[in-house]
Amino acid sequence: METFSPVAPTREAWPEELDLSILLPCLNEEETVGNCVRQGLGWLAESGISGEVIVVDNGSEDRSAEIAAGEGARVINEPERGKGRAFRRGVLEARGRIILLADSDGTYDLSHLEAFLTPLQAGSDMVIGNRLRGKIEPGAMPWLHRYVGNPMFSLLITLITCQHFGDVLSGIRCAPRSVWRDLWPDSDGFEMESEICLRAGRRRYKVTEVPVPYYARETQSNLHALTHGWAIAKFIVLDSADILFLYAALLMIAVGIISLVIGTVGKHEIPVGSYHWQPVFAGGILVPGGIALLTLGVLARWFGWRAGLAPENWVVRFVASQTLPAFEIVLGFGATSFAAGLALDIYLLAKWTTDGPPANALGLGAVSQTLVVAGLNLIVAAFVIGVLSETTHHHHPSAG
Ligand SMILES: Nc1nc2c(ncn2[C@@H]2O[C@H](COP(=O)(O)OP(=O)(O)O)[C@@H](O)[C@H]2O)c(=O)[nH]1
Ligand SMILES: [Mg+2]
Repeated sequence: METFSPVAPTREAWPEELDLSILLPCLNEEETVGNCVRQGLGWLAESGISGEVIVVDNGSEDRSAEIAAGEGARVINEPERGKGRAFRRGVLEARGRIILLADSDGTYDLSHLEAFLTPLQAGSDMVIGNRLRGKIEPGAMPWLHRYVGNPMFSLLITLITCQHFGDVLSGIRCAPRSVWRDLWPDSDGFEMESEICLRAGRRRYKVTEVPVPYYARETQSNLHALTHGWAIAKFIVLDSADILFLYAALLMIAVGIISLVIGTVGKHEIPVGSYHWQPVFAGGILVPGGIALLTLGVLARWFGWRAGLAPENWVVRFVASQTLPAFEIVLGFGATSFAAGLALDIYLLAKWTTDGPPANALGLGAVSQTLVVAGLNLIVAAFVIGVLSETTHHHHPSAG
Protein backbone atom coordinates (compact mmCIF):
# COMPACT_ATOMS: atom_id res chain seq x y z
CA MET A 1 0.00 0.00 0.00
CA GLU A 2 1.52 3.33 -1.07
CA THR A 3 1.50 5.79 1.87
CA PHE A 4 1.51 9.50 0.97
CA SER A 5 0.41 12.38 3.17
CA PRO A 6 2.33 15.64 2.73
CA VAL A 7 0.98 17.43 5.82
CA ALA A 8 -0.05 14.65 8.23
CA PRO A 9 -1.31 16.35 11.43
CA THR A 10 0.28 15.17 14.77
CA ARG A 11 -1.61 12.65 16.92
CA GLU A 12 -1.49 14.70 20.11
CA ALA A 13 -3.57 17.47 18.46
CA TRP A 14 -6.74 15.37 18.74
CA PRO A 15 -8.12 14.29 22.10
CA GLU A 16 -10.24 11.29 21.01
CA GLU A 17 -13.22 12.22 23.12
CA LEU A 18 -16.10 11.21 20.92
CA ASP A 19 -17.21 8.39 18.68
CA LEU A 20 -18.46 10.41 15.75
CA SER A 21 -17.99 13.90 14.33
CA ILE A 22 -20.50 15.02 11.69
CA LEU A 23 -18.49 17.49 9.62
CA LEU A 24 -20.46 20.01 7.54
CA PRO A 25 -18.59 22.36 5.17
CA CYS A 26 -20.70 25.45 4.86
CA LEU A 27 -20.75 28.43 2.51
CA ASN A 28 -23.82 30.67 2.62
CA GLU A 29 -26.31 28.00 3.70
CA GLU A 30 -28.45 29.99 6.15
CA GLU A 31 -31.62 28.41 4.72
CA THR A 32 -30.57 24.84 5.40
CA VAL A 33 -27.61 24.56 7.80
CA GLY A 34 -29.82 24.91 10.90
CA ASN A 35 -31.94 21.93 9.94
CA CYS A 36 -28.86 19.87 9.01
CA VAL A 37 -27.37 20.50 12.47
CA ARG A 38 -30.69 19.63 14.14
CA GLN A 39 -30.94 16.40 12.14
CA GLY A 40 -27.37 15.39 12.99
CA LEU A 41 -27.60 16.16 16.70
CA GLY A 42 -31.04 14.53 16.80
CA TRP A 43 -29.70 11.31 15.32
CA LEU A 44 -26.71 11.28 17.70
CA ALA A 45 -29.04 11.70 20.68
CA GLU A 46 -31.41 8.99 19.41
CA SER A 47 -28.62 6.50 18.64
CA GLY A 48 -26.81 7.08 21.91
CA ILE A 49 -23.54 7.57 20.09
CA SER A 50 -21.24 10.21 21.61
CA GLY A 51 -20.68 12.80 18.94
CA GLU A 52 -20.68 16.37 17.71
CA VAL A 53 -21.70 18.39 14.69
CA ILE A 54 -18.94 20.62 13.36
CA VAL A 55 -19.75 23.31 10.83
CA VAL A 56 -16.70 24.65 9.00
CA ASP A 57 -17.77 28.00 7.69
CA ASN A 58 -15.78 29.81 5.03
CA GLY A 59 -16.67 33.38 5.87
CA SER A 60 -20.26 33.04 4.70
CA GLU A 61 -21.84 36.41 3.94
CA ASP A 62 -25.16 35.28 5.43
CA ARG A 63 -26.15 34.10 8.95
CA SER A 64 -25.01 30.49 8.42
CA ALA A 65 -22.46 30.49 11.26
CA GLU A 66 -24.78 32.12 13.76
CA ILE A 67 -27.69 29.81 12.89
CA ALA A 68 -25.49 26.71 13.08
CA ALA A 69 -24.09 27.75 16.47
CA GLY A 70 -27.63 28.48 17.62
CA GLU A 71 -28.62 24.92 16.82
CA GLY A 72 -25.75 23.51 18.86
CA ALA A 73 -23.04 22.97 16.27
CA ARG A 74 -19.36 23.70 16.94
CA VAL A 75 -18.69 26.37 14.32
CA ILE A 76 -15.16 26.76 13.02
CA ASN A 77 -14.27 29.64 10.78
CA GLU A 78 -11.84 28.68 8.00
CA PRO A 79 -10.69 31.91 6.35
CA GLU A 80 -9.51 30.32 3.11
CA ARG A 81 -12.32 29.38 0.70
CA GLY A 82 -12.75 25.93 -0.77
CA LYS A 83 -14.59 22.78 0.20
CA GLY A 84 -11.31 20.88 0.35
CA ARG A 85 -9.82 23.37 2.78
CA ALA A 86 -12.96 23.31 4.90
CA PHE A 87 -12.76 19.51 5.01
CA ARG A 88 -9.10 19.44 6.05
CA ARG A 89 -9.74 22.03 8.75
CA GLY A 90 -12.72 20.06 9.99
CA VAL A 91 -10.69 16.84 10.30
CA LEU A 92 -8.00 18.72 12.23
CA GLU A 93 -10.59 20.10 14.65
CA ALA A 94 -12.84 17.05 14.92
CA ARG A 95 -12.99 15.15 18.21
CA GLY A 96 -14.61 12.04 16.80
CA ARG A 97 -12.81 8.73 16.21
CA ILE A 98 -14.99 8.46 13.12
CA ILE A 99 -15.76 11.45 10.91
CA LEU A 100 -18.80 11.70 8.63
CA LEU A 101 -18.60 14.39 5.96
CA ALA A 102 -21.86 15.79 4.59
CA ASP A 103 -23.09 18.87 2.76
CA SER A 104 -25.02 21.47 4.75
CA ASP A 105 -27.38 22.37 1.91
CA GLY A 106 -30.18 20.02 2.94
CA THR A 107 -29.67 17.65 0.02
CA TYR A 108 -28.71 14.72 2.28
CA ASP A 109 -30.75 13.17 5.10
CA LEU A 110 -28.69 13.50 8.29
CA SER A 111 -31.35 11.95 10.50
CA HIS A 112 -30.52 8.38 9.46
CA LEU A 113 -26.80 7.71 9.59
CA GLU A 114 -26.67 4.12 10.89
CA ALA A 115 -26.19 2.87 7.31
CA PHE A 116 -22.77 4.59 7.36
CA LEU A 117 -21.55 3.05 10.60
CA THR A 118 -22.59 -0.58 10.15
CA PRO A 119 -20.19 -1.30 7.22
CA LEU A 120 -17.36 0.38 9.17
CA GLN A 121 -18.00 -1.93 12.08
CA ALA A 122 -17.99 -4.80 9.59
CA GLY A 123 -14.49 -3.88 8.43
CA SER A 124 -14.95 -1.34 5.64
CA ASP A 125 -12.46 1.53 5.60
CA MET A 126 -14.86 4.05 4.08
CA VAL A 127 -18.56 4.28 3.36
CA ILE A 128 -19.86 6.51 0.57
CA GLY A 129 -23.51 7.45 0.07
CA ASN A 130 -24.44 6.54 -3.52
CA ARG A 131 -27.17 8.88 -4.77
CA LEU A 132 -27.42 7.16 -8.16
CA ARG A 133 -28.48 3.93 -6.41
CA GLY A 134 -30.75 5.84 -4.03
CA LYS A 135 -33.83 7.95 -4.65
CA ILE A 136 -33.10 11.25 -6.39
CA GLU A 137 -35.83 13.82 -5.85
CA PRO A 138 -37.01 15.52 -9.07
CA GLY A 139 -34.88 18.63 -9.70
CA ALA A 140 -32.22 17.54 -7.20
CA MET A 141 -29.60 16.64 -9.83
CA PRO A 142 -29.37 18.24 -13.27
CA TRP A 143 -29.73 15.73 -16.17
CA LEU A 144 -26.17 16.36 -17.31
CA HIS A 145 -24.75 15.57 -13.86
CA ARG A 146 -26.93 12.51 -13.40
CA TYR A 147 -26.49 10.82 -16.76
CA VAL A 148 -23.14 12.24 -17.92
CA GLY A 149 -20.94 13.98 -15.30
CA ASN A 150 -21.26 11.69 -12.30
CA PRO A 151 -21.34 8.35 -14.17
CA MET A 152 -18.40 9.45 -16.35
CA PHE A 153 -16.15 10.50 -13.45
CA SER A 154 -17.16 7.41 -11.47
CA LEU A 155 -16.37 5.13 -14.43
CA LEU A 156 -13.04 6.88 -15.03
CA ILE A 157 -11.95 6.43 -11.41
CA THR A 158 -13.23 2.84 -11.40
CA LEU A 159 -11.08 2.08 -14.49
CA ILE A 160 -8.04 3.90 -13.12
CA THR A 161 -8.15 2.24 -9.70
CA CYS A 162 -9.65 -1.11 -10.81
CA GLN A 163 -12.06 -0.73 -7.88
CA HIS A 164 -15.76 -0.02 -8.31
CA PHE A 165 -17.01 3.48 -7.50
CA GLY A 166 -20.59 4.39 -8.38
CA ASP A 167 -20.82 8.00 -7.17
CA VAL A 168 -17.38 9.58 -6.66
CA LEU A 169 -18.80 13.10 -6.36
CA SER A 170 -21.15 12.20 -3.52
CA GLY A 171 -21.04 14.76 -0.72
CA ILE A 172 -21.75 12.28 2.08
CA ARG A 173 -19.12 9.79 3.20
CA CYS A 174 -17.74 8.38 6.43
CA ALA A 175 -14.43 6.91 7.61
CA PRO A 176 -12.22 6.60 10.69
CA ARG A 177 -9.94 9.54 11.29
CA SER A 178 -6.84 7.41 10.48
CA VAL A 179 -8.20 6.75 7.01
CA TRP A 180 -8.92 10.45 6.34
CA ARG A 181 -5.44 11.16 7.67
CA ASP A 182 -3.88 8.77 5.15
CA LEU A 183 -6.07 9.90 2.28
CA TRP A 184 -5.46 13.53 3.24
CA PRO A 185 -6.74 15.35 0.13
CA ASP A 186 -4.51 18.14 -1.20
CA SER A 187 -6.99 19.77 -3.54
CA ASP A 188 -8.78 22.79 -2.10
CA GLY A 189 -12.04 22.75 -4.05
CA PHE A 190 -14.68 20.26 -5.24
CA GLU A 191 -11.94 17.97 -6.62
CA MET A 192 -11.41 16.65 -3.11
CA GLU A 193 -14.15 14.01 -3.34
CA SER A 194 -12.64 12.53 -6.51
CA GLU A 195 -9.15 12.76 -5.03
CA ILE A 196 -10.23 10.82 -1.95
CA CYS A 197 -11.76 8.08 -4.14
CA LEU A 198 -8.67 7.91 -6.37
CA ARG A 199 -6.36 7.51 -3.40
CA ALA A 200 -8.66 5.08 -1.59
CA GLY A 201 -8.84 2.95 -4.76
CA ARG A 202 -5.10 3.10 -5.45
CA ARG A 203 -4.33 2.14 -1.85
CA ARG A 204 -6.79 -0.71 -1.97
CA TYR A 205 -9.01 0.59 0.85
CA LYS A 206 -12.24 -1.32 1.30
CA VAL A 207 -14.91 1.15 0.23
CA THR A 208 -18.60 0.33 0.68
CA GLU A 209 -21.36 2.28 -1.03
CA VAL A 210 -24.82 2.61 0.50
CA PRO A 211 -27.81 3.98 -1.43
CA VAL A 212 -28.91 7.37 -0.11
CA PRO A 213 -31.78 9.70 -0.96
CA TYR A 214 -30.83 13.00 -2.59
CA TYR A 215 -33.09 16.01 -2.14
CA ALA A 216 -33.47 19.15 -4.22
CA ARG A 217 -31.40 22.09 -3.12
CA GLU A 218 -33.44 25.11 -1.97
CA THR A 219 -30.79 27.67 -2.98
CA GLN A 220 -28.22 28.09 -5.80
CA SER A 221 -25.35 25.55 -5.74
CA ASN A 222 -21.78 26.82 -5.30
CA LEU A 223 -20.72 24.29 -7.92
CA HIS A 224 -20.38 25.54 -11.50
CA ALA A 225 -20.73 22.53 -13.79
CA LEU A 226 -18.20 23.70 -16.40
CA THR A 227 -15.44 25.25 -14.28
CA HIS A 228 -15.62 22.71 -11.47
CA GLY A 229 -16.27 19.86 -13.91
CA TRP A 230 -13.10 20.85 -15.76
CA ALA A 231 -11.15 21.19 -12.50
CA ILE A 232 -12.20 17.67 -11.49
CA ALA A 233 -11.36 16.21 -14.93
CA LYS A 234 -7.97 17.96 -14.91
CA PHE A 235 -7.25 16.66 -11.44
CA ILE A 236 -8.10 13.07 -12.36
CA VAL A 237 -5.93 13.22 -15.51
CA LEU A 238 -2.94 14.75 -13.72
CA ASP A 239 -3.28 12.34 -10.84
CA SER A 240 -3.62 9.37 -13.15
CA ALA A 241 -1.10 10.26 -15.82
CA ASP A 242 0.47 6.87 -15.52
CA ILE A 243 -2.74 5.01 -16.26
CA LEU A 244 -4.13 7.38 -18.89
CA PHE A 245 -0.98 8.22 -20.79
CA LEU A 246 1.70 5.68 -20.00
CA TYR A 247 -0.32 2.53 -20.43
CA ALA A 248 -2.19 3.97 -23.41
CA ALA A 249 1.18 4.89 -24.93
CA LEU A 250 2.60 1.42 -24.31
CA LEU A 251 -0.50 -0.07 -25.92
CA MET A 252 -0.12 2.21 -28.96
CA ILE A 253 3.55 1.29 -29.35
CA ALA A 254 2.79 -2.44 -29.03
CA VAL A 255 -0.04 -2.31 -31.61
CA GLY A 256 2.17 -0.16 -33.84
CA ILE A 257 5.05 -2.65 -33.79
CA ILE A 258 2.67 -5.56 -34.47
CA SER A 259 1.20 -3.62 -37.44
CA LEU A 260 4.71 -2.93 -38.76
CA VAL A 261 5.63 -6.62 -38.54
CA ILE A 262 2.36 -7.70 -40.17
CA GLY A 263 2.88 -5.07 -42.86
CA THR A 264 6.46 -6.02 -43.66
CA VAL A 265 6.87 -9.71 -42.89
CA GLY A 266 3.25 -10.77 -43.43
CA LYS A 267 0.79 -9.85 -46.16
CA HIS A 268 1.42 -6.23 -47.23
CA GLU A 269 -2.30 -5.54 -47.74
CA ILE A 270 -5.26 -6.79 -45.72
CA PRO A 271 -8.59 -6.55 -47.53
CA VAL A 272 -11.16 -4.86 -45.24
CA GLY A 273 -14.35 -4.97 -47.27
CA SER A 274 -13.53 -3.13 -50.53
CA TYR A 275 -10.65 -1.31 -48.86
CA HIS A 276 -7.09 -2.71 -48.79
CA TRP A 277 -5.67 -1.79 -45.40
CA GLN A 278 -1.87 -1.47 -45.15
CA PRO A 279 -0.92 -2.09 -41.52
CA VAL A 280 2.57 -0.75 -42.09
CA PHE A 281 1.16 2.79 -42.18
CA ALA A 282 -0.76 2.34 -38.93
CA GLY A 283 2.55 1.31 -37.39
CA GLY A 284 4.22 4.45 -38.72
CA ILE A 285 1.66 6.55 -36.85
CA LEU A 286 1.13 4.51 -33.67
CA VAL A 287 4.78 3.97 -32.72
CA PRO A 288 6.00 7.60 -32.87
CA GLY A 289 2.62 8.78 -31.52
CA GLY A 290 2.93 6.32 -28.64
CA ILE A 291 6.41 7.55 -27.81
CA ALA A 292 5.18 11.17 -27.77
CA LEU A 293 2.32 10.15 -25.45
CA LEU A 294 4.79 8.23 -23.29
CA THR A 295 6.88 11.37 -22.88
CA LEU A 296 3.73 13.31 -21.95
CA GLY A 297 2.84 10.59 -19.45
CA VAL A 298 6.29 10.78 -17.84
CA LEU A 299 6.00 14.57 -17.62
CA ALA A 300 2.44 14.52 -16.22
CA ARG A 301 3.36 11.85 -13.67
CA TRP A 302 6.50 13.69 -12.70
CA PHE A 303 4.76 16.98 -12.11
CA GLY A 304 1.86 15.21 -10.39
CA TRP A 305 4.47 13.70 -8.00
CA ARG A 306 6.38 16.95 -7.52
CA ALA A 307 3.08 18.82 -6.85
CA GLY A 308 2.22 16.20 -4.24
CA LEU A 309 -0.82 15.10 -6.27
CA ALA A 310 0.46 11.62 -7.05
CA PRO A 311 2.57 9.08 -5.16
CA GLU A 312 6.03 7.94 -6.32
CA ASN A 313 5.92 5.08 -8.84
CA TRP A 314 8.16 3.26 -11.37
CA VAL A 315 8.28 6.28 -13.69
CA VAL A 316 9.48 8.61 -10.93
CA ARG A 317 11.92 5.99 -9.67
CA PHE A 318 13.34 5.54 -13.20
CA VAL A 319 13.78 9.29 -13.82
CA ALA A 320 15.09 10.06 -10.33
CA SER A 321 17.32 6.99 -10.11
CA GLN A 322 20.86 7.72 -9.00
CA THR A 323 22.11 4.37 -10.31
CA LEU A 324 20.33 3.93 -13.66
CA PRO A 325 21.52 6.47 -16.30
CA ALA A 326 17.97 7.20 -17.50
CA PHE A 327 19.04 9.93 -19.91
CA GLU A 328 21.72 7.79 -21.56
CA ILE A 329 19.45 4.73 -21.78
CA VAL A 330 16.65 6.55 -23.59
CA LEU A 331 19.12 8.52 -25.70
CA GLY A 332 20.77 5.24 -26.71
CA PHE A 333 17.47 3.77 -27.83
CA GLY A 334 16.68 6.95 -29.74
CA ALA A 335 20.01 7.14 -31.54
CA THR A 336 19.91 3.43 -32.41
CA SER A 337 16.40 3.68 -33.82
CA PHE A 338 17.31 6.83 -35.77
CA ALA A 339 20.50 5.28 -37.17
CA ALA A 340 18.71 2.06 -38.12
CA GLY A 341 16.03 4.03 -39.95
CA LEU A 342 18.61 6.10 -41.77
CA ALA A 343 20.59 2.99 -42.76
CA LEU A 344 17.46 1.37 -44.14
CA ASP A 345 16.74 4.56 -46.08
CA ILE A 346 20.26 4.56 -47.57
CA TYR A 347 19.87 0.85 -48.47
CA LEU A 348 16.54 1.56 -50.20
CA LEU A 349 18.03 4.53 -52.05
CA ALA A 350 20.99 2.44 -53.20
CA LYS A 351 18.70 -0.38 -54.36
CA TRP A 352 16.34 2.05 -56.03
CA THR A 353 19.15 3.73 -58.00
CA THR A 354 20.76 0.39 -59.01
CA ASP A 355 18.50 -2.66 -59.38
CA GLY A 356 15.23 -0.72 -58.96
CA PRO A 357 12.90 -0.80 -55.94
CA PRO A 358 13.04 -4.03 -53.85
CA ALA A 359 9.86 -6.17 -53.60
CA ASN A 360 8.51 -4.61 -50.43
CA ALA A 361 9.95 -1.13 -50.90
CA LEU A 362 6.76 0.48 -49.58
CA GLY A 363 6.80 -1.55 -46.37
CA LEU A 364 10.50 -1.09 -45.81
CA GLY A 365 10.16 2.63 -46.54
CA ALA A 366 7.45 2.92 -43.91
CA VAL A 367 9.57 1.00 -41.42
CA SER A 368 12.60 3.22 -41.99
CA GLN A 369 10.46 6.34 -41.62
CA THR A 370 8.96 4.97 -38.41
CA LEU A 371 12.41 4.20 -37.03
CA VAL A 372 13.68 7.69 -37.87
CA VAL A 373 10.69 9.53 -36.36
CA ALA A 374 10.52 7.22 -33.34
CA GLY A 375 14.26 7.76 -32.85
CA LEU A 376 13.85 11.53 -32.90
CA ASN A 377 10.93 11.29 -30.43
CA LEU A 378 13.02 9.13 -28.12
CA ILE A 379 15.91 11.58 -28.30
CA VAL A 380 13.51 14.38 -27.31
CA ALA A 381 12.16 12.16 -24.51
CA ALA A 382 15.74 11.56 -23.34
CA PHE A 383 16.34 15.28 -22.99
CA VAL A 384 13.04 15.74 -21.16
CA ILE A 385 13.99 12.95 -18.74
CA GLY A 386 17.49 14.37 -18.44
CA VAL A 387 16.17 17.78 -17.39
CA LEU A 388 13.71 16.24 -14.92
CA SER A 389 16.32 14.04 -13.30
CA GLU A 390 18.74 16.99 -13.10
CA THR A 391 16.09 18.96 -11.16
CA THR A 392 15.65 15.93 -8.87
CA HIS A 393 19.27 15.36 -8.06
CA HIS A 394 19.87 19.00 -7.39
CA HIS A 395 16.65 20.32 -5.80
CA HIS A 396 14.29 17.67 -4.33
CA PRO A 397 15.38 16.60 -0.80
CA SER A 398 13.34 13.33 -0.67
CA ALA A 399 14.12 11.92 -4.17
CA GLY A 400 16.07 8.58 -4.11
N1 LIG B 1 -16.67 25.86 3.74
C1 LIG B 1 -16.96 25.78 2.46
N2 LIG B 1 -17.99 25.01 2.08
C2 LIG B 1 -18.28 24.99 0.80
C3 LIG B 1 -17.55 25.70 -0.18
N3 LIG B 1 -18.10 25.45 -1.38
C4 LIG B 1 -19.15 24.62 -1.12
N4 LIG B 1 -19.24 24.36 0.17
C5 LIG B 1 -20.20 23.52 0.85
O1 LIG B 1 -20.07 22.25 0.28
C6 LIG B 1 -21.34 21.65 0.13
C7 LIG B 1 -21.56 21.30 -1.35
O2 LIG B 1 -21.60 22.44 -2.09
P1 LIG B 1 -22.75 22.67 -3.17
O3 LIG B 1 -22.73 24.08 -3.51
O4 LIG B 1 -24.01 22.12 -2.67
O5 LIG B 1 -22.23 21.83 -4.38
P2 LIG B 1 -22.93 20.54 -5.01
O6 LIG B 1 -23.61 19.79 -3.94
O7 LIG B 1 -21.78 19.80 -5.56
O8 LIG B 1 -23.85 21.06 -6.04
C8 LIG B 1 -22.36 22.65 0.66
O9 LIG B 1 -22.62 22.32 1.97
C9 LIG B 1 -21.63 23.97 0.58
O10 LIG B 1 -22.01 24.89 1.53
C10 LIG B 1 -16.43 26.49 0.24
O11 LIG B 1 -15.74 27.13 -0.51
N5 LIG B 1 -16.19 26.50 1.56
MG1 LIG C 1 -25.07 20.34 -2.80
